[in-house]
Amino acid sequence: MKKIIYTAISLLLMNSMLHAQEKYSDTTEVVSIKEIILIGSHPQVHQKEPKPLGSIDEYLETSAKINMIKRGAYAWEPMLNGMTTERTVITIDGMRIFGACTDKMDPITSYVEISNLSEATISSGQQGAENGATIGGSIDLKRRKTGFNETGWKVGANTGGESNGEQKIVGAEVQYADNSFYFNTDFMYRDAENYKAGGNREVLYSQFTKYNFSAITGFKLSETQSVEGSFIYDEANDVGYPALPMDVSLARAIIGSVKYEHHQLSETIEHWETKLYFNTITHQMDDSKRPVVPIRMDMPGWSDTYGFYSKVNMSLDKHKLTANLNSFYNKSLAEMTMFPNDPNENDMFMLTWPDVRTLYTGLYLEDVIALTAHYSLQLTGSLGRHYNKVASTFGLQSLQIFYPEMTESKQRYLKSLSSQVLLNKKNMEYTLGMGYGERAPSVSEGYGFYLFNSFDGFDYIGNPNMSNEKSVEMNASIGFENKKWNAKLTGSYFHIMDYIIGKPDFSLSPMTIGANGVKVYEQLEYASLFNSDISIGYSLHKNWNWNGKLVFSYGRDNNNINLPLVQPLSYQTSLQFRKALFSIETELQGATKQQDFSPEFGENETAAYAIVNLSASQTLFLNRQKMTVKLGAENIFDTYYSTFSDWNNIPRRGRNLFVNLSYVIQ
Ligand SMILES: [Cu+2]
Repeated sequence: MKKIIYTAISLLLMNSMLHAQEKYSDTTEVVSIKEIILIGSHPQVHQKEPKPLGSIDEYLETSAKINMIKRGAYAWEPMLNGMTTERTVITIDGMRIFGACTDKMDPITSYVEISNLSEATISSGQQGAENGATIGGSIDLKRRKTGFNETGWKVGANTGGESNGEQKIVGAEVQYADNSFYFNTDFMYRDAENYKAGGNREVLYSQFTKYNFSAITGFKLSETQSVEGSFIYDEANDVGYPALPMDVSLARAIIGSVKYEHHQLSETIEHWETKLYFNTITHQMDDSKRPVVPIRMDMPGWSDTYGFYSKVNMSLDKHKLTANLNSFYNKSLAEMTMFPNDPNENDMFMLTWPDVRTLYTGLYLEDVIALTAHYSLQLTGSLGRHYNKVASTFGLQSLQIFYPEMTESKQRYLKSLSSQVLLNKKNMEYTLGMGYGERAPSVSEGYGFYLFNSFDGFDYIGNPNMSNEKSVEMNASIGFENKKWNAKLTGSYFHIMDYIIGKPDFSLSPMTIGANGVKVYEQLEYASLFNSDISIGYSLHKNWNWNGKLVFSYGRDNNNINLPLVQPLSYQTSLQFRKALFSIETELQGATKQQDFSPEFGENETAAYAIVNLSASQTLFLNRQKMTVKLGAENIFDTYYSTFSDWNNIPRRGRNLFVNLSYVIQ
């Protein structure tokens, strides 16, 4: 176990079932199949976490359902159930945010820090449809905050260093809380040089620098009403992407929100909250640091989003009801300017995202019914209106070269339905679910204009005429837990109709010099994805714990051809010793050879690998001061390897020694 995963599913489930039996109307917890990963400064993390100051990406990667596509050392792209960010919804406390990079250099997760967050909630498939239309599921990152309690002042500092890549980490936090007011603020800085793959091979252009500042404050209006304001400023500079031909000089996000909450409106209405939010993202991508390029390019991008949601939780006899009305308006614009080496030639200018406006409004309904003490049923449904408009006339005219009949706007309706049965008896819990969901094409898929993909070497052109992608899913799980053992087996199957993928069109010529050709987005009749994982934990002794995890995935299209980025059989096992305030842990993780790859996407066979990690920690208390020291070594044997999700097979980090220090005074 590299990081602590709360496989909360069984615990949460049992807990809420117990609650349900005891005092059903008092509990606000909703029974659901969600996985929760504790992050960063969560009080339980520093004790157990092998690398508390690891990036948010490293935390998320510990989930069996998440893989990270790596284009460098920074801003990995999360894949959920084997699906990339077009097919999933990633939110921060329910807020929709969209990256501003046409090359996916800036997933939402790159604009937050572990100091901002307390946990990530991972919902698979249609279980994750609350915050927007999805196929693969959702990841909601929860902001860290003290809440209303009498903890008073607390000041903390974090610092860390890593030998490989010379990463330096400095962070600080100040918080105050009483019964009617709280205020949390934190700052984090990371700076890293190029890292080295196994065998001391330097990976050029893998450096980065990141600053993050956040503040969150809340005050009570009355015993049952409160207001909260939240703000995040994140800036990364000089970020290298060794797997891509371009780097980033600036990636900046400003994220703000105001929330109003009302508890216990009546006997049945337990909670109502409404949030207004905005965020603005600036992305400056260029190749000025690369010594040899066929043509100089500058590709900035911008994404602004304004949105709100209003959510109510009700309890009525055996029903726990949730309704969420949410809406966002996004503006995505990206440009490309090419500067020919010959000064007599004109610069070439294109809109790669032609100022696409998206307005989405959706209503989500959920009912959790406690049928008996052991059985419960969850039903969800949602309906959304999705509207796209190309606001730039120049951008529209450019796309009309390929689609002469294309109009500036398009409207579609997105529907979702799901049901899940949960059975909980003695030490066992079972779930069985089905779902149907739809999604709209992303901005790149619908309106992208000559977006170069360095993996397959094709320029991609969007297709505004595509219909909704639709998915029918089935999922099941069996869990077992007693004093010594816990085990869980989960599986999910997605049958995705009108599956969106780029296919070569050899009648078109590429814009990028040296490209293999042009691909245009189109829709396959269907594609199938299957994911399963098994995890086992065993307490050998009161101080010793063993964990193991095995993940298997499968993905094929309607002609039985491999889909890209499908994980080979992967495993992870760890042994942990903990006594009082000391802990030590060793971990083995690896994967078998990736045989089922997609040559059409530029993939080749990825070799099997295995790496070993080791970490130890000690916590010290002195009056009101607490200090945790964590030392560790990752990839101890300095193995040279890359995984199925490393873009263009860029190698991962070789041996890395790290130290993490955290100090808190309260
Ligand atoms: Cu970019």
